[in-house]
Amino acid sequence: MKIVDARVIVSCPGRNFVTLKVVTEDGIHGLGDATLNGRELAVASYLTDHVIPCLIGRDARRIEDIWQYLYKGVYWRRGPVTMSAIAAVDTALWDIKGKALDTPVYNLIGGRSRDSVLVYGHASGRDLEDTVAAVATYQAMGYKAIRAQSGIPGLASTYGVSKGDLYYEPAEKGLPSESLWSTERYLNFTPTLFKRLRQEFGDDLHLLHDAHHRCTPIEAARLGKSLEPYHLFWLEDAVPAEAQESFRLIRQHTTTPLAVGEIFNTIHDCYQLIQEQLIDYIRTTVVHAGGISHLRRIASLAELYHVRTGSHGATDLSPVCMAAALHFDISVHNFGIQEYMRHTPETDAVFPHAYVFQDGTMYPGDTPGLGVDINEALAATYPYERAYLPMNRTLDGTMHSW
Ligand code: CS2
Ligand code: MG
Repeated sequence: MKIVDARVIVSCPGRNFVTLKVVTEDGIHGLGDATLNGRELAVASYLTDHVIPCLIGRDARRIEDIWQYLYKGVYWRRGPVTMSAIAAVDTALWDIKGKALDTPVYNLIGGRSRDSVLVYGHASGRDLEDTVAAVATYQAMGYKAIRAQSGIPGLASTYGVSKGDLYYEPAEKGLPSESLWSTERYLNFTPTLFKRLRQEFGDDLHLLHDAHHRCTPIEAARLGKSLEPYHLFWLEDAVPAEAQESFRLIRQHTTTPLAVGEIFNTIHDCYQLIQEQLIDYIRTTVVHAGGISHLRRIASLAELYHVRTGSHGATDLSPVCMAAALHFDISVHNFGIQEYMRHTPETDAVFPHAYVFQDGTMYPGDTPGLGVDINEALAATYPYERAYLPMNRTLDGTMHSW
C-alpha cells in the first residue's frame, strides 16, 4: 500500500488549522491534524518541505517504522513543531489503516473499553456571577464536567474568559495583544469562585480549573490547599512544567488533583511527573505529542503509576484531532476525561465528522478509520490569516506566562 501523494491544507474557518492529507495507491486517504496555535506555518513547512518528500513511495501500513524514521532519522528530536508534524503523519496512517481494514481505529488499538467518553466543557464569565451563569448554561447542555474560568476583580483581562458566548478562541489576528496579571489577586479571588459554584451546583458536578502556568510552586500549593473544600476534579497547569520536580512542592501541600501536559510533546517531558506520581492526569494530545502511537506509550507508562489521561481538546485542535482523540479515549484503559471545547459551525462544515456529543459524553462513531474528513473546496475559501496567542505581563511590566 504505497503512499503516492501527501499534501498540507491550511484553512482558516474562523481560526487557522493545518491538516495533512496522505493518499495511497489504492485511492485511500488519511488525515492528520498538524495545527500549532500561533505557529501554524512552521509545521506546514516542516511537513511540506522536509517530511512529505520522504513519505512518497513508503508503505502506509508501516506506521511504527515511519514514526521511528521521522523521529530518530531527523536527528533534531522533540519540540512542538517536529512532534506535531510526526503526529499528523501518524494520525493519517491510522486513519488509512482503519479504512483499508474497514473498521474504526479504536478497534485497531484494543477495542472499546467503555461505551462513551466523559468530556468537559469551558464555562467562563467576566466576573463571578457571569461565570456562575455560564456554568449553569453548560450544565443545561448536559455536561457533567465543567471547567470554570472567571475575570478577576481589578484585572482588565485574564486567561480563559471568552469574548463571545459559547466559543472560546484565544488566538487573535494581527500582532499579539498584551494583558496585565496579578497572581495575588488571582489567588485571593479563585477560592471565592469555587465556594460559590459549590453552593450553587452542589457536590456532584465535576468542576475543573486551569491556572495556565501562572503560579510558582508555593503559590500553586496555596491555591490547591485553598480549593480542597470544593474538591475540584483537577487543577490544571498549576506551574510551568519544564522543571518537573517543581510539582513535588505542590504535592506536599495539597490533595487537589493536578493535571498537566497540554504543551508536552513527548514522553520525556512527563516521565518524572508520572513515575513520581506528582500528577493525577496527563494532558498530552494526539496532535502535539506524536500522534496516536506516542500517546499510547505515554498512557501505558501513566497506567503503571495510577495516572489517568485527560487530553487537551481546545478549539485550536481541529476536528481531525478530536476524532482521533475519541478513538484513543474510548479504548485506553486509564482514561480520565476529554476536553471538548466545541468548534464553530463553520469549522465543523470544513471538517465533517462522525463523532457526537450526548448527555455529557462523546462517541467517536463506527465509521472505518477516524470518521472525519475535510471539504477541500470549502477549506480553500478560508485563506490563512496570521494570528497569535496573547502575551502576558505582571503589573510591573515583567513578562509572565500567558
Ligand atoms: C487551554 C487552552 O484548553 C486549555 O486547557 O490551556 O485553551 C490553551 O490556552 C490553548 O489551546 C492554546 O492554544
Ligand atoms: Mg490548559
